[in-house]
Amino acid sequence: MFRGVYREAEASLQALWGVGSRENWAILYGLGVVLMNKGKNPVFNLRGVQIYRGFLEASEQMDLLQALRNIAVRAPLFSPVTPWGKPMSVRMTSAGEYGWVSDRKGYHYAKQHPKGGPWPDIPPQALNIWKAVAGTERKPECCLINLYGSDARMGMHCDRDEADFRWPVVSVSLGDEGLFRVGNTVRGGKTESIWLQSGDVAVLVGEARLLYHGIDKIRSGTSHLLPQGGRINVTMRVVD
Ligand code: MD6
Ligand code: FE
Repeated sequence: MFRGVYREAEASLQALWGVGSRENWAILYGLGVVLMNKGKNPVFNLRGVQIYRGFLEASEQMDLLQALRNIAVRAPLFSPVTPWGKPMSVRMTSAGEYGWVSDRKGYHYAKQHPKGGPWPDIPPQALNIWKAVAGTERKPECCLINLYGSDARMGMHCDRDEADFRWPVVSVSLGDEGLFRVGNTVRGGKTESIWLQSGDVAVLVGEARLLYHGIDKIRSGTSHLLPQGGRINVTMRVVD
């Protein structure tokens, strides 16, 4: 019975494509593999940094964006100044117990917005991403939101203001693509880059936790998520 069905399917495939039966079944198998993996995200590994391409689908990106807008209403974006008095090109704000601030005193975590008052809570849309990829029961204590205009960039740096480097830093990209460069545990040396797209999630953990990294440039017009264009990056961390 099955042999008959098999023969018939084989015969009709041969008639359809006029190629040998082995090739036909190989094509069908390949198609099956592609269909089964539909919706699963490829994971890139860039020097140990795990990058989940397209982790958030369009509706989830919009949902997270709305949550971030609500944060910015209560904790307005500000332009940080480096300890050397140079304004940074990104604008930022935070959610969570701690926010990350930079002023003439240096880079540090603070429980208050520069204008005063506590930071809003980290939204569930962000916490769910952390839960899915961080691999720990610990909850993030800081959700830093960086807004890049088309000319903004982020110099090479290493995130080490946190008390314990066993915990990961989880980053989410929204909006226009950003060229993410990853180097080494010390400044300089060879680097590798990848364009982070809207919905991508990157995790710095383990050996990669203290690698230098930065954003070289933004590719304008590569996403329609933000009406004004530009890019948002959200990073979640355990602080102490
Ligand atoms: C950015 N990202 O993507 C800058 N830091 O705009 C970061 O600085 C970063 O992507 C720690 C972990 C992941 C990151
Ligand atoms: Fe960073």
